[in-house]
Amino acid sequence: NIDLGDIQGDILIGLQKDAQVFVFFKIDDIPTFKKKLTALRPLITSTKTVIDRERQIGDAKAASNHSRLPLFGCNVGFTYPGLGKLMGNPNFGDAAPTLDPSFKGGAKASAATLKDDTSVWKVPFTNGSIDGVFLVTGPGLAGTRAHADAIIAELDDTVTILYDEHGQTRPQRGHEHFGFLDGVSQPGVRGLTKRENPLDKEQGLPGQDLIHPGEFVFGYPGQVPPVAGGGITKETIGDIVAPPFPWMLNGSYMVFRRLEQKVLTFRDFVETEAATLQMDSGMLAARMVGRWPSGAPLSLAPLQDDPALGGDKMANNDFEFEQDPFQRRCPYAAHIRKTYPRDDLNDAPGIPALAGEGGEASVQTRRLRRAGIPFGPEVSDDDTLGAEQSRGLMFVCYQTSIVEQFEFVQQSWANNPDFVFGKVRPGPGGVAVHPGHDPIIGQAGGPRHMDEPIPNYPIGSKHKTMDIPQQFIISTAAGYFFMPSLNALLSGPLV
Ligand code: N7H
Repeated sequence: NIDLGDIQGDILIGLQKDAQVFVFFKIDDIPTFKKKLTALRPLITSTKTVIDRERQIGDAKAASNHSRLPLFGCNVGFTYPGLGKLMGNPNFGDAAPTLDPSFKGGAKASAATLKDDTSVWKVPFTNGSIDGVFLVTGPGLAGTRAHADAIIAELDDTVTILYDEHGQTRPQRGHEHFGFLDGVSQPGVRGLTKRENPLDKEQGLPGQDLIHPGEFVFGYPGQVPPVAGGGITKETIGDIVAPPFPWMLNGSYMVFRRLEQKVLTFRDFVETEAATLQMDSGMLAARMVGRWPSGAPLSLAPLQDDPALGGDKMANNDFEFEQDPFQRRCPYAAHIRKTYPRDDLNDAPGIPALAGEGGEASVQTRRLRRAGIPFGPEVSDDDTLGAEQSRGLMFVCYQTSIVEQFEFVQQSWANNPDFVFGKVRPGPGGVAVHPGHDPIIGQAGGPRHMDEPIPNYPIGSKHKTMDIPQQFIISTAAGYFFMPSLNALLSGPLV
C-alpha cells in the first residue's frame, strides 16, 4: 500500500493549480528555521489531501458547474546543500553510496553534460546558494500569492528569498505557449491510478501503462531493466527502491527547469520551413511535437488534427509506436516519441537485452511524473522576433533517480541524434540517416536536425532531413531538490 498521507501531493498526482508561486530560499538561521518548518507542516499538502480535493472539486462541478474552489496547496523541497544545513553536516551524503550523484552535485554541475548554457541562467541558480523551494499553488494568482506571502511571513526572517516567480495556466487552459495541449500523458502509478477497465490490470486509462511506484517515490518496488536472454517485461515487479537514508522513505527527487520558449522564433521557423518543404505549417509543428494542438497523437491522427480525439482521455493515449516502423505517422525525433518511445525499442537491433519485451521494459525505467506550469505573458505587440518577452514553462518532474530518469531522457534520448537506436534509413550513397534531435527540447550546443518532417506517403517518396539552426527552448535556471515525506518534516534528522 502506498502511504498517501505521507507523500507530498505534487509527486504522484499533482497539486491542484491554475497558479503556482515558486519561492527559492537560503536558510540563514538553521535552528529557528527547523522549528518554523515543523510548525508549517500542517500546510504541506499530502497526496491524500489532493485526492480528497479532487472529489470536492468534482462534487462542486456537478452541483454548480464551476470548479475553482479556494483550495491552496504547498509542497517543499531541499537541495543537497540545504539538506546538509538541516543535518548539520554538509557532507552527509558521503555516508550513502546510493544517494543520486547528480542530486548531490546539483543541477549546475550537470549543465555541461546536458548542453545547458549557464551563462544565461538566473544568478541564484549558478552559485550554489539555493537551499530549498516552496511550491505554492491555488486557483488564482492573487490568492496563491497571498498564501505564499503568509508562508514566508511564518518563516520570520530565518530565510532569505533568492528567487521568486509565478506560473499560471494560460487563457487557453492546459495549453503551453507553443499552443499544444500539455499534461496529456503521464505514467500511471500501480496501486494508485484508477484502472478504467477493471479487467485490465496493466493500464490506468487506455494506453497508460501502470508503473511500479518505486520509480517515483522511495520505499516501493520499481521497474526492472531488461537482461540479455529476456524474460523481463514492463510488468515485471522489481526490488524495493530503497531510500538512501531511512528518512528519505516516501520522498522523491524533483527536477526544476525554467525553460524559456521563443514562441515567435518557433512560429517563424515553422512557417518558413513549411513553405520550403511545401507542406502545411500546422502539420510540420505537429510532426515536431508528435501531437496536434488538441492533444490528438499523430500515431492515431497522422494527417490532420482531431479535436474530439485530442480531448478524449479514453483514446488519446491508446497507441504504441511499433505499428509505425517507417515514421510515416510520427517522426522518430518527435518530442513525445523521443521522451517516451513506448514499444519502439522492442526491435532495437544489436542490443540483445532490448529484444522483444525487453525494449519496453527498459523504456519504463525512464519515466517521469511531470508537474510544470507555464509562466510569462501571452504573446502581444510588445514582442518582436529576436526580442521576445520572457515566457515559457516552469518544468517540474519527479523520479527516484535523476541520473537514470530526467537526465537520461534529456541527454541520451532528446539530445542524441542517434536515438531511437537502430531506427535508421539508407540515405544518399547508402549512408544511414539517423532520427535526429528532439526539435522541441533537444540541445546540441549548436545546429540540430530532425529526419522526416514530411509524412512519407507513399513510402520513401519524400525522404528529407530538416536542419534546425536555432533553439526554441532555452534553459534559464535549473535546480535539483529532494521532496521529503511529511513524517520527515515532523521527526528525524531534518527537524
Ligand atoms: Fe514535454 N511541447 O509543447 O511541445 N511535452 N515539453 N518535456 N514531454 C509533451 O503528452 C513541451 C519537456 C516529456 O508520455 C507534450 O502531455 C514543452 C522536458 C514527456 O507520450 C507537449 C517543453 C522533458 C512527455 C510537450 C517541454 C519533457 C512530454 C504532449 C518545455 C523531459 C510525455 C502532451 C518548454 C526531459 C510523452 C503530453 C508521452 C509531453 C511540450 C519540456 C518530457 C505538447 C513546450 C524538459 C516524457
